[in-house]
Amino acid sequence: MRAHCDKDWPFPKDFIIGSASSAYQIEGGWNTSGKGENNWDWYTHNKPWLIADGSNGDVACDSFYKYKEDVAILKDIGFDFYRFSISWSRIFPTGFSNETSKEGIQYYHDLIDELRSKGIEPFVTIYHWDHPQILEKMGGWVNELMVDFFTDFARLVFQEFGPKVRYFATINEPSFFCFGGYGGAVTAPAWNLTLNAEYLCMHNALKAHAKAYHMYDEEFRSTQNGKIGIVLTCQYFFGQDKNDTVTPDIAFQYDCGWTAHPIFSKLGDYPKIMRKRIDENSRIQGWPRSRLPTFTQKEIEYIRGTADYFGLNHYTSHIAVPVKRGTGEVWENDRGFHQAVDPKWPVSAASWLMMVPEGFGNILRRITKEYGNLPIYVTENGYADHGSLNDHERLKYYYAYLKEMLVAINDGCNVKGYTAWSFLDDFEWRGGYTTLFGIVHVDFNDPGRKRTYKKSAKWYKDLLKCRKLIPVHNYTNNN
Ligand code: GBH
Repeated sequence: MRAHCDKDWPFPKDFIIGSASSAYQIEGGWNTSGKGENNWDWYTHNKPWLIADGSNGDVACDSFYKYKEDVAILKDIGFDFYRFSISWSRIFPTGFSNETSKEGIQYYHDLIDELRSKGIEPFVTIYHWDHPQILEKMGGWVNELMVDFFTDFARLVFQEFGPKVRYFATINEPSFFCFGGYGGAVTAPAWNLTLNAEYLCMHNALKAHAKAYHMYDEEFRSTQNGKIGIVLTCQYFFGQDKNDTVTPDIAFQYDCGWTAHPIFSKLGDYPKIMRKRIDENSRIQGWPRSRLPTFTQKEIEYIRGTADYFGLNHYTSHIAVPVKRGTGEVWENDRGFHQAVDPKWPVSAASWLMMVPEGFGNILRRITKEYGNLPIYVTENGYADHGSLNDHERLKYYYAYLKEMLVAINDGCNVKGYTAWSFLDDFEWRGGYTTLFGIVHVDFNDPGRKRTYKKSAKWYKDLLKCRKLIPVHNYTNNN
């Protein structure tokens, strides 16, 4: 089959394209080579009913043992970089920095060396949701000491791997694990302390991020010369009524601004609308102080500007519907809106993920308008199905989303790189192995975890040769 590169849709010069994974989702080897127990080991082993198929990441894709094969596939497809994360408890088995695992550290050296020997740039996420279980027992991200624990971990990562790594991300999507794990119960640790714990979690995650950034800046940047940022998840919100720009705006601030405003805005600190509504709700509910914690002016300055780029995970869009309230009543869920969907949007195998390509262009333009021209790296984007090799829907999604991104770049958005999530079918958190994002299929019934290219992997291989979009119809026939 010959590739039909679309000359109208080239990627910019120097634009980099990669694929991604995270440690707990692919590595397996959960109790080998000195690795300690982490929050996800504990959660899946003790609360399997919270995972769609009762499964876990004990073996997952077995990438702890099969990393060479993984890198060979990445190379064959032709990706410029590979985004992966470091398992904290593989490095600090007891949870603390006074004991390190040589074997754990060696694994990441081997992976990074293998990537570099094949000309693939490592893009390292320091923390993608798995931390030593002992730290969780001590309160996890609600404990302010997590800021120091995380900094200790980040320091080791910079010391060991920094000389070989040009791209670092500190934390993956704090808004999701804070909101869904501490405030809610859709991800570990499922505390469900809604409208309290998520705000405390984010407060600490922002401080931890900033501290790691400053440490890199002061101690490592001059010799290592990398870029360091953070990865946020931002949806796009449409108004229910075309003339309603206010509600989508508020939704943007809660969803994206909660993390982004303190780091990327000119003034720093939480978005004004959050401050106002949560303060007001707290007052009406009789709290002695706001449930949204306050940064000192010094902390605001310390956190503001702590990123060399904006790492964006974007999958889907929603409609923001305002919820009315009477005088003296609280804003519903502090937010005062709820999320709806347009029934015309195709839904993926993951019920939260609808195919809404125009939302991708819109969020890129929105982020640019709000936070200026800092480089944006799209650190995740992708589609879920049930694992078919003929992944037509995924191909349609990638084509349409990438086209919207190229339009946004033409509109002046400073997007420098794009990452397809995910490289392999993997352990999809609470979805277990029921919803799959891979461009490469993994046979989870095979002890050898055989990897097979899906149509989308073949498409990416051709696309990376052309450096242009390729219409997908040739790939969606049954050949
Ligand atoms: C990414 O988050 C993660 O970084 C990645 O590890 C994961 O594999 C990928 O998503 C695909 O899921 O549980 O119904 O409440 C993307 C943002 C936000 C998507 C929360 C899932 C949860 C919906 N995520 N959302 S639900």
